[in-house]
Amino acid sequence: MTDVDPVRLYRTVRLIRRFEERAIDLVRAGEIVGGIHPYLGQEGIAAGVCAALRDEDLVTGTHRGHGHVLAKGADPARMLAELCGRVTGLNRGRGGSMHAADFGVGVLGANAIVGAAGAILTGAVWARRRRGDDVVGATFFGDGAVNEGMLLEAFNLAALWRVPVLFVCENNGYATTMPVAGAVAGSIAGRAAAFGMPAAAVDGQDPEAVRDVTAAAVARMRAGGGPELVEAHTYRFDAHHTFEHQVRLDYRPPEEVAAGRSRDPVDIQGARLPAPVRAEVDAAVEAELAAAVDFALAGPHPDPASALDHLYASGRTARTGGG
Ligand SMILES: Cc1ncc(C[n+]2csc(CCOP(=O)(O)OP(=O)(O)O)c2C)c(N)n1
Repeated sequence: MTDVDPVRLYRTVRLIRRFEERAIDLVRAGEIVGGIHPYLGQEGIAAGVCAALRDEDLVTGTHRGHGHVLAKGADPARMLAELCGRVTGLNRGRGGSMHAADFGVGVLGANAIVGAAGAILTGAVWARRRRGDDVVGATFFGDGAVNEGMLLEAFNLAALWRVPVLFVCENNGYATTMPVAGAVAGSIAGRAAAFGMPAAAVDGQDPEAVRDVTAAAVARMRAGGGPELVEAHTYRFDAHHTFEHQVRLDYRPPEEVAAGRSRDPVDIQGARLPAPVRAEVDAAVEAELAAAVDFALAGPHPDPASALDHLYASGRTARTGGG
């Protein structure tokens, strides 16, 4: 692709990386209750996919979803406030890490239920297309989701009704501690073939490669093609969940972790920039995140008396996060 903006892609992967590192600090400080699933190492996928989408396009994400929300354009300060459970958060502090959403930038939500986000996105894109809106969608899921009935049902309906959804599998080799080979019969691409969906594999550590494969799929989908699947091969650099920082689980050989970490999407994209440009972006990201942490910690916690507010949908029109 000739229209890849390497600086923009670098900024996004760097922002997600440093956001996650800040979030881990805030877990340790007790400001984020319950911990998080760090997206460290997988940043190139969210950045690359969202770089090929328009503002009005829709995404849904996973329990490891901060990168998806940020890459689509949510405000890092309000996202961090959300993680800290503050009323200034994207969802008034009620969604938290695994349910953050920002409808204003097309993020219909991270999702704690493995395999659910694909069904939600398929329904949402179908509804918007029926209304006449020229939108497409991308939904992220892990290799652990590919045997979930809900996701396979979404494949089926999306293919049957030709809903323009890009199913993005973030194959990091493990579902919690379970290796792919111990859980997945056949292949992930083979599941797409069963529903007549085109499938492509991509190096998830290379943001530009992800962006290119997504842009090609999105162009076909906008031209009337049906859904497609992309299997992005990646590696989770950190814990499945921050609880692992207390309880070390011995499921990944140290050599494998070292090899995985040696292909860092931040460095791969950073190497495409002149050093001074990279340093400038890094400094800007640090300043933005320092302000984001201050904003997050300055926000009040919700009043316990309001615990039952906002439980029911108030209307069908899109709203901005927290609006
Ligand atoms: C339907 C459902 N089953 C089980 C869980 C518990 N769970 C949370 S994360 C996870 C592993 C998911 O692995 P994968 O989809 O590969 O994503 P990754 O964590 O590797 O990003 C499981 C089993 C869940 N949240 N939802």
